[in-house]
Amino acid sequence: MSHSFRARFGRNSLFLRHFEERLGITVFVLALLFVSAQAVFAHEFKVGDLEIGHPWSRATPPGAKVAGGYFTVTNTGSSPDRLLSISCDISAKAELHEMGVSDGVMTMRPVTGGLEIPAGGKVALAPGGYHLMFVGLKRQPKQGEEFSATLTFEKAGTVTVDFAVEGMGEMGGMDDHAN
Ligand SMILES: [Cu+2]
Repeated sequence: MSHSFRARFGRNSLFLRHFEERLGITVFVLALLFVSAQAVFAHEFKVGDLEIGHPWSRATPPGAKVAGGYFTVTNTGSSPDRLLSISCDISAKAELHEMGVSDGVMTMRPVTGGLEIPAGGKVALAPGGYHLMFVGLKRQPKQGEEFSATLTFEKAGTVTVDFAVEGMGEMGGMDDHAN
């Protein structure tokens, strides 16, 4: 009686030990993933007095013709600059758009004359506001990959940045590119 009990108990504690080891490895792997995700997504590019922070895009459903592009621009200089144009390989063209509410309906329109980056200021391109729009996608951006695009500023010149592609639902439900 007591002999078989001990045997069973021994097996259980062995199982528990293995379970704990596996849990430890899982936590370690998750920590590594977290660190590498930070390294990939907290990326920054510099040109002249401008810092381009974390360019990112969203994965698109099959057949989608457009994708958004988002980042921040910080101007550390003492004179304003202006984002004039964008070029890329992933789509036929890239436009600068602005979202706004017109008669209670969310609309977006191309920004004409470029986007001013004030001296000492920071402008965010984000879902629901200013954004890039990659129009005429040649392929669907996939979550986890990066694609490059070149931004041209009036004073700072051109800089090629990498857009990190995040999940389709990133930044919550504001689907500004459904058309
Ligand atoms: Cu748009």
